[in-house]
Amino acid sequence: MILTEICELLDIKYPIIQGGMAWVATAELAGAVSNSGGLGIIGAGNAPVEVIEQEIKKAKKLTQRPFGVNIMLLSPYSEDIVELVCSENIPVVTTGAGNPGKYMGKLKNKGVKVIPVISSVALAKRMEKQGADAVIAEGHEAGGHVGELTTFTLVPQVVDGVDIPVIAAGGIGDGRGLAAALSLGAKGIQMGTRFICTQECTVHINYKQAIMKAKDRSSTITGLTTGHPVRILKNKLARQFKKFEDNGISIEDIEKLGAGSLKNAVIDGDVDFGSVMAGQISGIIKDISKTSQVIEQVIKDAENTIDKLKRMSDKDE
Ligand code: TUI
Repeated sequence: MILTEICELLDIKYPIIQGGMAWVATAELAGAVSNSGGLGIIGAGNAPVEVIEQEIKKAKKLTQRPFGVNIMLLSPYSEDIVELVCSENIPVVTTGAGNPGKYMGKLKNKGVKVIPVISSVALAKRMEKQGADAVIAEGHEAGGHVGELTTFTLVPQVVDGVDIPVIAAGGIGDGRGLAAALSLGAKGIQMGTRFICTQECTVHINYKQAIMKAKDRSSTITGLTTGHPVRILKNKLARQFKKFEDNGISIEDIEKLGAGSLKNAVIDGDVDFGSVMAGQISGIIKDISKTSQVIEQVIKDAENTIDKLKRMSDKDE
């Protein structure tokens, strides 16, 4: 049994949160994760408020369990999404790609639990001061928009730097990852890439297959020169990005290349010229399982790993 204060805070059975991936984290996936004992999250991404309102309504039909919404702070609609989650009585919000400070007061006043994704100790401390209920410390291994530090170095430093619970993210795809995260002092994990390869995830089959084909070195970072570093699987688009960046093409033109490319991959299945955002853990993902099986397996394997470690240290006595 792996029970932590995150389970109590979020009213969930297992300390597993699903990443709020733009275009990918729909009501279907969020509902399946919440029904399986984790916390499902609808990823608002750059979508307008009407689209997310529909997703929330759909998720409310799919599950009686709590689920959250991820607010991607580079979106022009983030303020509208904040209003929406307040009026829909969403219990938890995660945020990404920025500092949610200006929305914290409003969300907290409405009783919404706020869990920002952070990639540095300084931002974690600032978030704690502003009233965050927990933080998700996401390392460089993650898919999509990434920070500099690896999960292995970021998590223990954030754990030492704040008193609120820390959830580890980036590079976690199985029970060994959960056990490792708990060893580093985290109280739970967030997984994104692993949940893409589930039956309930609605992304195009080509996207799931690209992840299943990926090996340890199949991803790369684009956008290092634009200030928005994003991890995607290597493909023709990634090569084009690199060419542009190596040749000093303007930031506007590089960003134009990225515009709409995530949707092209997720919805149309264009895995050559689309952005296939996925983490470095893709190499261990070899099947498309039911979401409930993924979660049960992660918990079982984490428990076995912890038992094995216990036996290892007992021998020394
Ligand atoms: O947000 C993510 N991952 C994402 S967002 C996204 S949508 C997008 N598409 C194209 C270009 C850019 C974004 C795809 N993947 N993960 C959570 C995360 N947040 N990782 C790092 C951060 C972060 C970065 C800077 C959080 C806060 C932050 O603050 C800067 C500041 O203002 O202090």
